[in-house]
Amino acid sequence: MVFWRKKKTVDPVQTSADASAESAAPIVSSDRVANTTEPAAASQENVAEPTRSWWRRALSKTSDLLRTDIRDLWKSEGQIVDDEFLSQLFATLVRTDMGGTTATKIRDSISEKYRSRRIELKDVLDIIREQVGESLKSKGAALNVATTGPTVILVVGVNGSGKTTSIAKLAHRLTSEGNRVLLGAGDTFRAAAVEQLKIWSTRIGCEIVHGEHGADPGSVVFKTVQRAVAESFDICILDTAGRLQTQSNLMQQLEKIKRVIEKQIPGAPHEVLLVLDATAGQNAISQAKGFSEAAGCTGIVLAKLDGSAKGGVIVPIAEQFGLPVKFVGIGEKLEDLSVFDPDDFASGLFS
Ligand SMILES: Nc1nc2c(ncn2[C@@H]2O[C@H](COP(=O)(O)OP(=O)(O)OP(=O)(O)O)[C@@H](O)[C@H]2O)c(=O)[nH]1
Ligand SMILES: [Mg+2]
Repeated sequence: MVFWRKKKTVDPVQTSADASAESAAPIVSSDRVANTTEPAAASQENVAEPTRSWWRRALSKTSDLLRTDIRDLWKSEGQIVDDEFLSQLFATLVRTDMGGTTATKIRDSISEKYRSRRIELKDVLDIIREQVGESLKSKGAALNVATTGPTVILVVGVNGSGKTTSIAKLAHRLTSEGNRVLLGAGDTFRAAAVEQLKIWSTRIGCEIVHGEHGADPGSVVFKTVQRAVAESFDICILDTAGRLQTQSNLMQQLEKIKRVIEKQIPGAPHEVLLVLDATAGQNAISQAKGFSEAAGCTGIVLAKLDGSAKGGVIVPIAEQFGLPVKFVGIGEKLEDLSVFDPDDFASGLFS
């Protein structure tokens, strides 16, 4: 089951500090499954545990690019580690969008261990894997949930990043775990947005609140949260219209939406998830900066990893903004979402 992750204690309020822990627990701990007697067995069949090979598949594009580019540095059978090799390796690493800090650490570590000596491709890949794993350590985290009442998750991001699809996948997972999930169609701007979320809700078998096209998103959010409280839903996931981090009026609208939620449930939203398109590369970094500053994001969903050769971008994002990566999306189907696991990610990236 995908939603089981490593942690030490089953604390109903999950925080990023749980990431390094050891035993398995569901992403929303069982004491929060208050309103259902039994998990939906049929849906659970779709929830597969991510394996090392799953991650290898998810990261195959990034990994292929990296391997090919690094292998190209080998001019003859053995490669001596000199200044030229180190600077070419550094440039290759930077091209994966893993960021200068991690690339520098890798280069320095190789220089320290192998300078003026012969090095094999495998040695380089081992050091990269080790260093990326180190950089991402404690950067995964379980979902924050409310101690009492509905957990409210607000989902934000630029146009087309994968917000609505990720919401559907997340709702599917949480429903499969036995939670009662309510969706809120807060994107009242794009013509087909409400219909898109309605179709997903029917497929998942969960409830939805929506307004008319062009309605005030704040009022849809208000009604959704109100219903979540009144009818004791476990989780309420709110969709929003896509916006650029530079559109200050639209970023202010997000603040207003957050205030609407907070007024009804103090301390909510419990999560503001920023959905980033993994193919966006460096642009994802400025999105993470803009959205985390303006909307107070609490975690990242990295969507479209399946189509990206720039999966390394997650390293600088997690490092620079301290935002935990909560989920990754690797396709358009309901089951194509996994909890982020830093170790498996690093192994998949360089295997
Ligand atoms: N391959 C792949 N495609 C995805 C993934 N997530 C979303 N998509 C596709 O990306 C496109 C945009 O997804 P949406 O979920 O509509 O994106 P959005 O952010 O809600 O878009 P707006 O509401 O217009 O801002 C759709 O065609 C999705 O099927 C993913 O993980 N992998
Ligand atoms: Mg959408």
